[in-house]
Amino acid sequence: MMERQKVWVPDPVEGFVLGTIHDIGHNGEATIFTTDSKHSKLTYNLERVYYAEQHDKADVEDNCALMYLNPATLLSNIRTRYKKDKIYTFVANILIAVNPYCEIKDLYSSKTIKSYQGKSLGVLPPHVFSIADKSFRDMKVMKQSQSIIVSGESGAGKTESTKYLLRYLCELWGTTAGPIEQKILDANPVMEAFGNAKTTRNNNSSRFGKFIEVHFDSRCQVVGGFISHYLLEKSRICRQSEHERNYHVFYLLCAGAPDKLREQLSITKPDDFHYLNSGCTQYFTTSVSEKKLNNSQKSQSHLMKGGLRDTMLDDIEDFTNMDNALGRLGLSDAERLNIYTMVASVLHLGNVAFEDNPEDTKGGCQVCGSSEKSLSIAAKLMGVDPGELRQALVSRVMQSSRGGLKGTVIMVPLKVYEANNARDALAKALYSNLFDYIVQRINKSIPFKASSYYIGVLDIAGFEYFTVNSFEQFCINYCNEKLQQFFNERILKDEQDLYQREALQVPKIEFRDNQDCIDLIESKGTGIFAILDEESKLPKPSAEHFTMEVHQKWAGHFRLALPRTSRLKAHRDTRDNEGFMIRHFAGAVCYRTGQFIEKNNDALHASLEGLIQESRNPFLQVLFASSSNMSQQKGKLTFSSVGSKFRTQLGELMDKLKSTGTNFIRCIKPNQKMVDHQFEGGSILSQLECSGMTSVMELMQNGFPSRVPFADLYNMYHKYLPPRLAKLEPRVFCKALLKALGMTENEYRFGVTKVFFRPGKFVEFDSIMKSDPENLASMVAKVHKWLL
Ligand code: AD9
Ligand code: MG
Repeated sequence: MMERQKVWVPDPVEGFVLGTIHDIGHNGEATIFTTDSKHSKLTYNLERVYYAEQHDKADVEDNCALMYLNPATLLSNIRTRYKKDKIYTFVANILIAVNPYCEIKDLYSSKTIKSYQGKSLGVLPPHVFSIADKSFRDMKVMKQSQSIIVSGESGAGKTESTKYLLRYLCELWGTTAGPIEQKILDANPVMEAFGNAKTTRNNNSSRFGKFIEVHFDSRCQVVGGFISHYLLEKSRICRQSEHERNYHVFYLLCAGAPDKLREQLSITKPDDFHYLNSGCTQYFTTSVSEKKLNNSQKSQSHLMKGGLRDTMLDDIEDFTNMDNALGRLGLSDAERLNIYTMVASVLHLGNVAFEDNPEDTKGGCQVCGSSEKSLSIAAKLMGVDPGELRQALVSRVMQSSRGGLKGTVIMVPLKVYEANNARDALAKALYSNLFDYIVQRINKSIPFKASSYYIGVLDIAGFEYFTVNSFEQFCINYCNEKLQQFFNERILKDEQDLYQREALQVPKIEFRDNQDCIDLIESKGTGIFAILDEESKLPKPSAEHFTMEVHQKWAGHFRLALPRTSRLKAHRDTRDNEGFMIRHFAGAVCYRTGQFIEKNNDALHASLEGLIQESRNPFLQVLFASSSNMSQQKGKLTFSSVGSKFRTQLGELMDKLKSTGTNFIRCIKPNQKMVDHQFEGGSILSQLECSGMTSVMELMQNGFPSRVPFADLYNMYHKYLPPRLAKLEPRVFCKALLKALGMTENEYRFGVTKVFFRPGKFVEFDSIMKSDPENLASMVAKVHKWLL
């Protein structure tokens, strides 16, 4: 680097700020003056600063067109574009999408959908539609299923992007969706009602992952769909953090259900329900829906006071949307009533409280007098006898093996906290089985008999790192390790393989393989999941023992360490402060293991299982029949834990992804306030790092990111040259052209089928070609003579 050179220097808030090098010491320390209004004087080692583009105000649609490919120019290009409401940017075939948090005119109109039809990447500005269309064309041409992996942190816009992708695929060429397509689109409002919730990071946060397949026949017409779902967050059903809500459907029922249905299910307002009043009890309303309220609704002051505003969410209207979507999916009135009855059962069950039973000398408990009514409503809705429900909640059935009386059933009274846990376990099982059922039911309504290929869209939470991390974060970060490995394989390895195939001599890029981290988590017998399952089988499983086993089995492993105790101390509670730290590809995360065992098990105790079997509600029977925790293995019933189920599901997903052509969309959350037109550079840079985009930049900078097949180059430019020259064979034509332009071997390389350009060189070449074709023609003629 030289003095006066424009460079980007690291900045904790902006990510990078521009500066010019004033002087360079012999140890590589440079004095830099920033070019912002502050003109700060900074000292940085040259290794930590990056070259800046000459014209830093200009933006490019494909980042690879820049002269300098590094994290700073990537961030700067995205920032410049975002300020002009251009939220999409390509990095070669990868699409970066920044959440605008506002409506951008015509960005997703039917006219726009139509305009992207059949256009190669790069012909029109970057868009989710470019990726949808590329997948569709690749499927058609290569006769291979495709997948689109949408990733990013909470609130980055994954679900919205997924919806636009599906709309594109289902409304191909901007036509209205046909009946099957409509069903695929209708799955969304239903899944969001049951699986999304307001969190502090996103008012409409998906609390589960999904892979939606749109199936096509051999003529590439939509013939069906299939949805797989992953890891619904169960803890939310019983408890929410401050300012967060439970799943939307509960509020939709309270605010939007017709009076008759609310009466039938004894549904009142969120404040009345224990499972809804630990976090935020407010509704989402818009002024439009408020106007539609009738007087009786208006008189319920909770509907009007301080409602939450979000232009896309409205609990009153969303009930109707969800209910209509269920209807279009083919669910009868009776089926829908069954579903709402289960949702209401969860709420009433949550209101059953327990107190010490003074008559029980062994510390047993009883249902509080004030919650008798809730108990009887819950029992009625679930089709069980109130006395049996009470019994199943306050005691546990055990088989005695004492005195040779094996098989004798005894009832063990539960303490208050144990009964609370039993009630919560039942509510969670009810709700999560209901969620499974709904997804199955949707799948049943969009079968795909004649499928030849599919395009699958994956919308799953990105890498998570909170102040306190538990089993949920452990599972999601494990999933992201697998997806990151897949990304590395596809992007980085494919790139190197291409150079090799084309016989280009390019230095090998080292990327940190994360197989060791995946092994730590999933290895058979010794991985953390396996150790956890083993712990559950012990007579007295304990978090301490489990944690100790992990540290012992993997002592000295680079990826594992003891947690940073200072971090844990700040959040110490009385029950646990133990855990481990894992060095993930995206950073180190400390996990608290206190609840790993119970979250991994989530089995109902026997008396509750028995209660459900006795139920007179056939729908409840169906819910529990199809989703048992027990699985048949070699004729033996074995318990299958949450972790092992997820591992299997993820394995299947990875197999699918590996067998398809893949496209990646990296969603970016521009700011933590969830507002439009605010670009927080520092946090965006760290999102780009976590998604592997900065490694891609390194790969591209050291390689030849623009590549054009000889034939394409010939087709693009032969019209600028005299017919005599246009007759040349494409490869010779390209050679003559580049020689004529005086481009050197450092700027481009010839492969077997393509010309490869160094960063920025193709754009330069293209502009010379188009600006001075006449002069060029004579030069090419000369070079051609010389070539002969
Ligand atoms: V989470 O991991 O499920 O918590 P997502 O799915 O990444 O998260 P989501 O798609 O739900 O985020 O987007 C969050 C909010 O940003 C939406 O509710 C919209 O209000 C806003 N958003 C996202 N994408 C767009 C867009 N393309 N145009 C306008 C958008 N608004
Ligand atoms: Mg989402």
